Amino acid sequence: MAKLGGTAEGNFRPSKEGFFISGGVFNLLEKLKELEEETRRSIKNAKSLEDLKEVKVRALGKKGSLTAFLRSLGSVSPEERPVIGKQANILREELEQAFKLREQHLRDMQKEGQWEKERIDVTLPGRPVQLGQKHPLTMILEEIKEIFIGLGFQVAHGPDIESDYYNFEALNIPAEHPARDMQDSYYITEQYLLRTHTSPVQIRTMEQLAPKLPVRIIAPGKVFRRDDDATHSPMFHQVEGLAVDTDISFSDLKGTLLLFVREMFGSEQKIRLRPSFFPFTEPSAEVDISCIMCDGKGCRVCSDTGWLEILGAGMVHPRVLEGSGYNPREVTGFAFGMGVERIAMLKYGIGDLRLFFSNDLRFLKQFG
Ligand code: 2NM
Repeated sequence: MAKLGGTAEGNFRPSKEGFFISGGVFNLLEKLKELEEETRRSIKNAKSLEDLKEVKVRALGKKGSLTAFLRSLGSVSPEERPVIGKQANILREELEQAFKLREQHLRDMQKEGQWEKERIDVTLPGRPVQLGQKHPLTMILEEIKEIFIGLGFQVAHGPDIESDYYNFEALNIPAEHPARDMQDSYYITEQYLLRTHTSPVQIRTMEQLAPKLPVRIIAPGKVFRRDDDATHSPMFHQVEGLAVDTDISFSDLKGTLLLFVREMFGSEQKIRLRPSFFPFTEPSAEVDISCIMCDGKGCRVCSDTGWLEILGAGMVHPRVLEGSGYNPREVTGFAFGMGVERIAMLKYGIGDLRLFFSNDLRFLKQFG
């Protein structure tokens, strides 16, 4: 049987003359078979969804080869037309199915390729994580807290913004006292300021607890003063302590502080109390420790005195007790206050307190 040669599409492209001037049914079925084989081959060879779409348009599209074939049936004899037409329509459905299958296959492949591309090699070594560490001030503060918790103190907190009543008045610091000076403090309004010490926390705690006894608290936290040099920062940290009971004595204070100093700086430490003045304690004392650099022999750090000042302390002033709800004829109390930065500077031998707040990792990493 003679073949028309050329591609399937070529063969069935409609022309004025028509496809099938001669040949009859057998020839037409032959052409259909060729068209099928050619299309199936192209479907199989399509390597992408885009390729496949092109093949589909070429076969089943408006100007596609099978569409053209069906159209050309108009010029086929009425006896032959239903036979060929039926075969052509069956082929159309079969090809559509074949396209669908290939399309699904290509989609699956595409997905698989994507998975391959996105594959994670779980055996690769991880990137090293930069481990952080506690800030030296945090470490010192935690040490201080642990020591006093071990002595039966509880940790109390209060607001950074205080009223002048809690920051000054309740602490027996009268209106004209130099500590109230606008130049020394950060006022927010006439009445409110950033607390200059954590003593207001002690007052608030006593107010809440009174007349219950005993009171044994420490108050750690930020405090604010208008000061800025190598040993003073406008914000620094304090820990203040307070013990109130029916028979608290000055020797309780001294024993407590000696114990603290020995846990903090070493069991051989000595302390020395010098008379001093605070409006909220009477009597008051400055507390020194034997110089941790020279062991009390005298050096540059202790200005050849053999002693380093580390805290202030005293017996709570009767007016402070009374104002906070305790009867000063029935109870007594001791209180003390220390700067966390100062303790850290002494313990670690740091000359400039601003290092604590500069976020310089070269400095901070030394405490890891
Ligand atoms: C210090 C020194 C001496 C102190 C007093 C009080 C309170 F609230 F009970 F009166 N709290 N802290 C105190 C006493 C603080 O710091 C250098």
